[in-house]
Amino acid sequence: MTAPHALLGALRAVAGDAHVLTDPDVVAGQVCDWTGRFRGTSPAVVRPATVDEVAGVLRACGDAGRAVVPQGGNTGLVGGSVPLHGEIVLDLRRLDELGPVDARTGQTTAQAGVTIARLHAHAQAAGWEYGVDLSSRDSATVGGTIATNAGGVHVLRYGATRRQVIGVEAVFADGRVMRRLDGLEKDNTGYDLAGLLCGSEGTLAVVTAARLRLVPRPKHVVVALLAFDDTDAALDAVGMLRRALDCLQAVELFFQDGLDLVCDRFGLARPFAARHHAFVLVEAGAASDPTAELGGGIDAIPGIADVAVAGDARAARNLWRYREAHTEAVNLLGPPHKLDVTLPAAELPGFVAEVRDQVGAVAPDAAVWLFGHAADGNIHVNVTGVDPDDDRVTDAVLQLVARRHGSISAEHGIGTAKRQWLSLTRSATEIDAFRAIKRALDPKGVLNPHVLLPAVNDH
Ligand code: 2HG
Ligand code: ZN
Repeated sequence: MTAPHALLGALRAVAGDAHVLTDPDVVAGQVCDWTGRFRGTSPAVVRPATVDEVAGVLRACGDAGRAVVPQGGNTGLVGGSVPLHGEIVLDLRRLDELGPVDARTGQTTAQAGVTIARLHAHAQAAGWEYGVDLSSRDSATVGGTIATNAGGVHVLRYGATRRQVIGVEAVFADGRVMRRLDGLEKDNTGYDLAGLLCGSEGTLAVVTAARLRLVPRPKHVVVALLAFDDTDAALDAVGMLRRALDCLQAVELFFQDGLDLVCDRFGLARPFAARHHAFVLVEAGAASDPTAELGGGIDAIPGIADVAVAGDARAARNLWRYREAHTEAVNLLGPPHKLDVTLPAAELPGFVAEVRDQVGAVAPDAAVWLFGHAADGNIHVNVTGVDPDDDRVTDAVLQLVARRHGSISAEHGIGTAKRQWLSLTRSATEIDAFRAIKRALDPKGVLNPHVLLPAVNDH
């Protein structure tokens, strides 16, 4: 391995002195994650401004035998974008150019460091919309959301990030660049490398830009919050709404304990006078006002205990806050266990009923917070009041998921946090194929070598 000062010199030659940060105080926010659970150290955070500089950084690190952790907004929740093994941090936020929106195709090109909030504003200004939205929109970046195949609140309508990506520009570990930004909707010429990079968690190449598909902007958006006194009634309602309404774009789930936590922590008024068990937040969007259609759909639901419909955009934002503030509110209790799982629809009610007992059996003092994207079968299981590194909690939840034929990551990815459990829902044959792909594209193990794949002795 090259001496660190020689590598720093090489990185400075590539990105410029001002963009190789080594002061621990300056890089403090980039070597740990947002929740405070994952803390690493790094000899340097490098901030290239061009694809050629990204290539130069990867070549220098490869030559020096030093691994790299690519990083965008660092909003990931599974320790996949922090240098837990002393890696160089490759900060991509200076690649922040946005191309024009093509009026004929509704496509645009965004560099990796563009935030999702900026991409939304850009699309909206041209009369379009970007199909992925998530609560970390102000910091999460195009590159990071591609690397993790981020889902968010509109998967029901538009799919996760992979579905929005037409092509990418990316740098392989040896510094070679692949560029497919021409916006060809149809291009059936072999392996879908852009699709492969979606969800690859920075292990196969560094995405530097993407050609993205935009969707027509729904001019009218209506939001309602429905209250239920049991989980089954809430999930039945989700199915009924999906069948009845083609303008549904989000159906989110949370529970009374989470609502109490959010209201108490942020001083919010309770949406309903009485207490209930489960809540379903529904968002409908269409070219003409969908209020009557949504109202008709809601009226047909049996077992609904109460309803609040937002009359304007401000009220809609307030209803969303009850759901979106869960992450922040839970974190105020201390770094949580974050488990992001998906279950087949038939297993979801049983999982919700059982998961607290499973956690309680290994951590009697723990609190379990459940919320998520109901239409996708995606539940976020957050556990507080217990050491976030106590693997028994993670094991109890993920084993339950596996027994119920779910997946141990719905949208956050595997990162470092879940790698030792990957074999619960991926077969040995699949993991061998993953390793073969990794070896072929990154033989020296430069790119995020400690995420996604289980350490060899774990598998
Ligand atoms: C959400 O849906 C995010 O709000 C974060 O995916 C989930 O905090 C979490 O566990
Ligand atoms: Zn989520």
